[in-house]
Amino acid sequence: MALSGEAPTTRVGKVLGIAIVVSLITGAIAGFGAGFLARAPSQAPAQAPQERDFWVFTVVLPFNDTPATPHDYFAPDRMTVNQGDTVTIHFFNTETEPEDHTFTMAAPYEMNHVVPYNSTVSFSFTASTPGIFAYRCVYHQPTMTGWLVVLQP
Ligand SMILES: [Cu+2]
Repeated sequence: MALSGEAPTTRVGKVLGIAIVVSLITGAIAGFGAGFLARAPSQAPAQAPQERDFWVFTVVLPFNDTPATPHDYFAPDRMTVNQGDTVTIHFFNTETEPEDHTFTMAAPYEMNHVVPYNSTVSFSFTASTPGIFAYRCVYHQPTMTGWLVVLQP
């Protein structure tokens, strides 16, 4: 009493074949979805190293610093880069009277650039070590301090 005249075993074979195909497609979709969900939040593409330029200025607050309290600071006093970036800093001493400032960092970014008044010094380095590092003017502590933030990719 087959409906289409086929033998019952042929129909069972067709149903089984369709079930296998459907389960393969369902499994593939589920696997793709699981892979997408597993990778989406955590694997942002790594940032390629960039060239970064910063213009840093000396700023004088409007009060007299004699005898004890310095009135100078860096603008900006925070620079954020990615590990591996090449950082170029153009440091302007904006003083109009003879007063030196320095751009000084301890290890691992060891440097000490002394900049006379009314002049500019440019220098570059590779941000190879991640972390937060102070840059200071050795003459005007504690006010003249800034922070280099090197982010890990
Ligand atoms: Cu200074």
